Amino acid sequence: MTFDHSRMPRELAPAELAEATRHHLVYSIGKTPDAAKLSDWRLALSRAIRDRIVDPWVATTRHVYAHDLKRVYYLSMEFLIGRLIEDAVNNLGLEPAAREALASLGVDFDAAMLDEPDAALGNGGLGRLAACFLDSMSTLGIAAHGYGIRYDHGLFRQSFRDGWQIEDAEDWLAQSHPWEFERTEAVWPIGFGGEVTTRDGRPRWEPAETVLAAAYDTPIPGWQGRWVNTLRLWSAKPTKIFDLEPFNRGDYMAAAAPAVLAQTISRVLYPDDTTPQGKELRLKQEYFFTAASLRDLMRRFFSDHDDAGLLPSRVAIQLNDTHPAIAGPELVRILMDERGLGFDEAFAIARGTLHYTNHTLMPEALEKWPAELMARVLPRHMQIIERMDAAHAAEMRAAGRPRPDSVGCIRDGEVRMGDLSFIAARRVNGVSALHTDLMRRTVFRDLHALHPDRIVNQTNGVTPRRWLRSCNPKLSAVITEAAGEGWEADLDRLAALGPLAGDAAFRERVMAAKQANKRHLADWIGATCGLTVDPGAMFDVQIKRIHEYKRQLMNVLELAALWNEMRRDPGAPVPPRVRIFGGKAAPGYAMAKAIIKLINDIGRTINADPAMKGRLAVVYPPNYNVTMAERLIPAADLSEQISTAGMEASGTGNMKLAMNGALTIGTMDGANVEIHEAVGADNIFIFGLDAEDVSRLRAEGYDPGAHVARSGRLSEVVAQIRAGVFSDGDGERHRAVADNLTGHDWFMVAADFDTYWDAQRRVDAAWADPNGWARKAVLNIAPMGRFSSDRTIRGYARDVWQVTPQF
Ligand code: NBG
Repeated sequence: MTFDHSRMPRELAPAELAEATRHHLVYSIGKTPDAAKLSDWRLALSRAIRDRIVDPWVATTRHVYAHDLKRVYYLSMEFLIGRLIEDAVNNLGLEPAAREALASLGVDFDAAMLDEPDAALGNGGLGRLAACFLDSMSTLGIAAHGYGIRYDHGLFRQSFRDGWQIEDAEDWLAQSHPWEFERTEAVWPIGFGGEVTTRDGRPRWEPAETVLAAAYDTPIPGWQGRWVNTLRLWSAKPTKIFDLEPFNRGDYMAAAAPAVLAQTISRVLYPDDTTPQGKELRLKQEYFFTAASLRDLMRRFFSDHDDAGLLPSRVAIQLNDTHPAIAGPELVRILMDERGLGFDEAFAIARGTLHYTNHTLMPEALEKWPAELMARVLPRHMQIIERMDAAHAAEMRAAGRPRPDSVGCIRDGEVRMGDLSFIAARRVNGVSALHTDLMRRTVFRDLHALHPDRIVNQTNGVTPRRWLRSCNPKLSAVITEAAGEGWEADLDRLAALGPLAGDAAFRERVMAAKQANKRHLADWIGATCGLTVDPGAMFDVQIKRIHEYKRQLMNVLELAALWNEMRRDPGAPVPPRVRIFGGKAAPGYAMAKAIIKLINDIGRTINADPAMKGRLAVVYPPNYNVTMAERLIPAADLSEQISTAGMEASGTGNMKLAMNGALTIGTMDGANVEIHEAVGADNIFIFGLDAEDVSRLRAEGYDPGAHVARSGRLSEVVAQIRAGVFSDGDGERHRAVADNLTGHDWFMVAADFDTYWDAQRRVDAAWADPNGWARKAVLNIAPMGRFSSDRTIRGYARDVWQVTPQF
């Protein structure tokens, strides 16, 4: 199938782009050049660039309709897109022109890029994966829409006060968002509550409350702008802006009530990726965006098909975690109650169309809703869930494989969204080989036995456009020399670097890029954290959400133990290190917040020790987000991926860091296992219990106190924490952390501590040989083609969605 390339963005001369920018400054932003601020110029440039995306966007849409391509709909509560200006500039190859254009207008290009607010419409890996997938689906030419929520406020802004995390509302929409198009015509009423009646023999849901879902479209251009998909985000609006009657009475609060209620739904991103709380609002958010998306895609489907039975061959819907799991019952409801199909047929169509990705095995993260809540908020859906579940049970009985009691969408008064997603999906996928294997053996063991073909693996990936090309231009230039132009869309070409690992001149160029990135980061650390760090030191980073299973605690305990050792033996040949942390804790997660405070306390103590000057420094810049990741990753030497084995479904930061030439210290967990396989045992520092050890130890009865007692180094640090060495003599401050470690330690920090310490010393020894280290760095980059999200999306296209990429 050929694609009409005549609509591709043309080469753009800097003067032309400057003129277009000046034009938008005046006519879209309403400012004159002499009065324009940086943000005005940035908005004007964004408009000028957006103009270049519209033609290929229209061409893509026409092509998809003309060829009736099967469409993919990626439903996700989170899209952690960060700054879009960068994707646009890079994917369209406009950087040189934009740089020159802005310079001619007297505007600093780099400052303009950084001026765009970081759109934090997600918590972490799950949301960022969705953003990388959008980029890859456009790059490969897959007809796709992302569907999500246009939160007024993304993930909270983090700051530290006395080392404690403070949360403030984030405000990415304070300025206009230049990439989106408001679609006033695409508005759907979404109901909640009420009751189910029967009319003409058909059940009819009469909701008590209705809000409107209003669409905002952001075009997503792929590499070189050849193909442009759409991210459609829904904003909740009242069906009635305000009540005139109370207004006229002078009761202005009552008049505004309908608006306030409705808008609450898309007000904030729920800041947690592991525990469902804030129950009713969260359930409403989930139904709100899922229902709006389904209505929208069904309208598109029925605009040129009459037969609902064709849906599975024309449409693939991907549920990103269980958050949109209500899509199953909603689709059945639409087909039955609105299209008049029988239940069996409707259920079969849903099961041919829906697919579900699981992102965590932690039992508390598999969503469950009180049946009472579900029945109250979505009464018709509750009936359908019961029916789907009964149908599944009957089907299994008939097939001679009756369901065990551990399976069922409604158990113990709760609706289980994991089971519901599983029984409603054609394919269910894990996000790394290990995670998929554990899914089969643990959370979904019984469902897997009933449906042995349903679970498939699709190991995560990251887009090399954003995570290499655009965040690390220096290394990218070196790669282009070795692998030729175009590797950004064909990352397997990095393999060309492998043989060059033995070439001293090449290694030097790779390390010179790293060094330049480190200098740049050191300047930024100086400016933002007021700390002077030596760019010659090893930059050792752990950047991810703060969670006990990710074990930032183990990292900081090892750091304290290292400090003890260095004070005891000032002459020991310990290479200088800068240990960098980045990450937010969910506001309600007390232990994670206590760990943040401990990191800051230990860091402050070490940084204040004059004997550590130039040898050991601790940096924890607040408000880790996509933009900060883009700064830290290119400058990292060591990547900390130290989760308790069996807990990190995949990890994607591990891939970004390795792709940028950092070496991994990590456990055999998630995608670390595949990174280990790809880079080879000599080029990664693996330590600790594996997933089987962890479950065996737990089954045997794990005694953390005994492990602490056995480790002299760990005991010393725990005693120091209890004595208040890091907390101005206040032994109480970190008691909860210390007690948990010695008494409970579910995530087995104590069990892995000593092997982690040893692995860190292996890191020290490797660092002492700069040539060897550089070789390892090159051998980390070379096999990273496997971790491009293009590879992942090709896998989904083939094994899950059954669509053919156009490129
Ligand atoms: C996260 C996992 C990560 C994984 C990402 C993307 C959730 C619920 N899960 O290991 O913790 O890389 O999903 O799959 O955010």
